[in-house]
Amino acid sequence: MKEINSKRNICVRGPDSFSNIQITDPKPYAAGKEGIAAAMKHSFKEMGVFRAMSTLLHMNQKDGFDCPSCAWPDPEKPSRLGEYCENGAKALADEATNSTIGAEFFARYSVEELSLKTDYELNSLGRLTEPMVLRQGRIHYEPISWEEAFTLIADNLHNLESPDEAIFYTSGRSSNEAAFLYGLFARAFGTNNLPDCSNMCHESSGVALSETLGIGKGSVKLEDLYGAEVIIVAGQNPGTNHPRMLSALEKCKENGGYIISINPLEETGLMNFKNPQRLKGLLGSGEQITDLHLPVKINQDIPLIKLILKKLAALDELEGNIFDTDFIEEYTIGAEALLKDLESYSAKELLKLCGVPMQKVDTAVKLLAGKQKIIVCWAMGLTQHKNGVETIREYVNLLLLKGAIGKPFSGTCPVRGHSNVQGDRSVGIMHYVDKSFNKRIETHLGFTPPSEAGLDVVGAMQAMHEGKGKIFIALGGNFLMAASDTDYTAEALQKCELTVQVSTKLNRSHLVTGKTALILPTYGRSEKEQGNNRFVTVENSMGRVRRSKGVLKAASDHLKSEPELIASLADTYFKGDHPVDWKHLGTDYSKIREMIDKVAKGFENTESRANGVGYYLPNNVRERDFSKLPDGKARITINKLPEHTLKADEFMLMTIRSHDQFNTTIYGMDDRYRGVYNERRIVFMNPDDMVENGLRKMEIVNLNSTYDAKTRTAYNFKVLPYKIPRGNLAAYFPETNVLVPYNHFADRSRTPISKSIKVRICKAQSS
Ligand SMILES: Nc1nc2c(c(=O)[nH]1)N[C@H]1C(S)=C(S)[C@@H](COP(=O)(O)OP(=O)(O)OC[C@H]3O[C@@H](n4cnc5c(=O)[nH]c(N)nc54)[C@H](O)[C@@H]3O)O[C@H]1N2
Ligand SMILES: Nc1nc2c(c(=O)[nH]1)N[C@H]1C(S)=C(S)[C@@H](COP(=O)(O)OP(=O)(O)OC[C@H]3O[C@@H](n4cnc5c(=O)[nH]c(N)nc54)[C@H](O)[C@@H]3O)O[C@H]1N2
Ligand code: SF4
Ligand SMILES: [Mo]
Repeated sequence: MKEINSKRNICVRGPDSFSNIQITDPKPYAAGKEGIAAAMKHSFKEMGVFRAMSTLLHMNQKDGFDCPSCAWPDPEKPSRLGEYCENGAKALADEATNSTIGAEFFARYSVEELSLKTDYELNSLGRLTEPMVLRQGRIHYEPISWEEAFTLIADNLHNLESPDEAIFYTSGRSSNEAAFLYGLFARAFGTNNLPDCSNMCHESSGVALSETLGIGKGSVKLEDLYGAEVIIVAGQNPGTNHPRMLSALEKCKENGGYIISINPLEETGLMNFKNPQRLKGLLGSGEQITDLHLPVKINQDIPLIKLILKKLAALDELEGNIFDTDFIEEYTIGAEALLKDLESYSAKELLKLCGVPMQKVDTAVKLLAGKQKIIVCWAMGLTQHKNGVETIREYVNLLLLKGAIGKPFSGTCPVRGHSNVQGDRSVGIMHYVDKSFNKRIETHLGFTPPSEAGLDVVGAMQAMHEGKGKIFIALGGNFLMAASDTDYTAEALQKCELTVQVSTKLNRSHLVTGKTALILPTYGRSEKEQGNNRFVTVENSMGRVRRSKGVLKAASDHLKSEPELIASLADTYFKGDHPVDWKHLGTDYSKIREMIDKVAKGFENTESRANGVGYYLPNNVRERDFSKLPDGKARITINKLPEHTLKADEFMLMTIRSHDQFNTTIYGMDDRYRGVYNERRIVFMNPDDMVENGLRKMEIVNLNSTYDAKTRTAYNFKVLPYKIPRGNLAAYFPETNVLVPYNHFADRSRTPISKSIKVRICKAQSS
């Protein structure tokens, strides 16, 4: 174990010892009976059989609650027999666990002792049940009343020299109502310091799509996937991270569509799917999902797409009708310049860079040439690179040249992560300034929000590290473990005067804290709140807003809902001296929805329209309306090739999710689809690279990244031979976040480069 922090003797990184690893071949199919068994195992263990089964039937149903896990949309007619997947069930079990921790627990264990536990162990302790405070110089959290907690925060906020010394972080599980109030409070307090998890997630998508198509969201609806002729799934592992997307891909195939996967790994969920909602899936051989897998090297999507475009352009020249010239003419600018630019690249060079066999590229070109209804789906494999924005723009080029935008069964599909991360942004969780949003606050709510841009995640880390950020408040999430450069982020948080976590479960951000720290426990999505209009609304990955109402009894009588506690904090801070009537907002959420309708773009009559299947927010791309863009046209762009200049002994590492985690929450120690059991400290490596580097299977290594004078090291990983392109490595996040330098991030979106980290491997002394 390394790097014990001196201030409170906190072990920042947690233990790096090994468990009893077991390895099998990767699973040939996703879901099936094993998926059901795994879901039930987790649910029954945490919640008990009856409670689990009855609650699951309310998940993703019209009168029930939205799955707290990913942002994949629900079908318009959810099956009454159950509309959830294995990982949705795990998320519910994790939230609705019967285990709880309160004052007695924290009296027994100091934060120093707790920091010696793994993230898996911390999460499994159970739900937080009452507000707790870690006072300056102490090592035990103690109970604190809600009133005292709000006063403590309000006093600290009043004592700041400038409102910009406070940082208001949001994770994407908050409801629209909570997120709107939180953003409103930050602005009323006087800052736009509203970093959020999307800064580390789909920010590159937002930037790329806004620049090219005029809206930072995707354009497809769920039903579009069913009728697409080709769906490209790039840089995404839906079998684990958006499991019900596999049903949509299955439907597309049944309707005659083709699936192309572009990924360094042959992810199981993309290969074969046994749909547990169908007899065929339970008893038969399942559905082969991917028709064509392109094993691109890490961060070499641009050369691959350029090569495909180059070949399509040549065909278009020869045969015509490959590109949609009418669409290009009427709706886009930049096509000519792009086609000219493509001529400057050698096909041979592009092929070498992307690492995909020529014959596979040709098959892709053949498939795409005759098709017009094309969808590109993507997630973190495209966004978390230095050139994340450019990479996404290159895929958009393909769609625009094919005219596959703004018509049925076609378009962009950035698959969002957290269940309401898209809604949070729509209602105002953003560090930048949207002038029209601010104007509407001024008109309808009677105060003027600050006009200077605030801090994003990277900016917040730096500000705290430099002593300029003094109060850190988090509406959910686990900033320490989610952000890059764990040791740096820990130092940053520890320099704060006060850190506040609004949370459901214990995580490392409760242990690596400012001088004073607060835990404010809150409701989970599945829990029922008492009172009028106490339901919330959320927006899924495809822009549909619907209501969500919990059904379970809350984990404790001492919880406050997120809207309630934000309203109380604001009321304590302003003491009634503010145009917004904060006091009553936390009791009746319909009042918050009225405000959202007035201030956030596209929201209208949410109170009634969010019922049932809900309603879609406006989306200009669906209307082929590019009038807000310069020249009133969609932009076809020229994007450079990535530059990595790897040294002979350097590898490119991507940090990925296992099947048993939700971001920094570790549900279990297995990664069933990749055949890894009971261990997370492993590095996936090409067998030929292992031979060349004299490494044996299960040999213990350290990973070093050297971007600047400092060498960052992730200790103790076991090497696992795996089907991954040469020169590439994969390992799990968050254990590898220590390797990502805080000051290396995507151009323009500033998303940390978590999927392309240059590392060296060295044998650990103990091996
Ligand atoms: N069960 C579960 N569900 C989740 C989450 C979770 O942790 N657990 N997290 C949620 C969140 S917040 C998010 S953002 C999403 C994340 O969903 P994903 O983006 O699917 O998650 P990752 O594990 O980061 O997987 C990235 C995929 O991209 C591939 N990849 C990496 N680099 C490249 C590249 O350069 N090019 C290409 N083409 N592919 C590449 C990897 O091999 C991997 O398959 O999932 C959400 N859903
Ligand atoms: N190296 C590397 N780093 C990454 C990534 C990567 O792929 N590689 N992915 C990035 C991505 S895509 C994301 S989105 C971020 C995630 O960053 P975060 O959103 O900050 O992290 P999570 O792990 O999702 O947060 C989990 C915690 O949220 C709290 N929580 C859960 N449910 C609720 C709720 O209903 N209300 C409240 N108030 N709290 C709740 C619990 O206390 C839990 O411990 O991580 C990023 N970091
Ligand atoms: S696909 Fe995502 S939202 Fe749907 S049930 Fe599974 S985890 Fe929940
Ligand atoms: Mo995410």
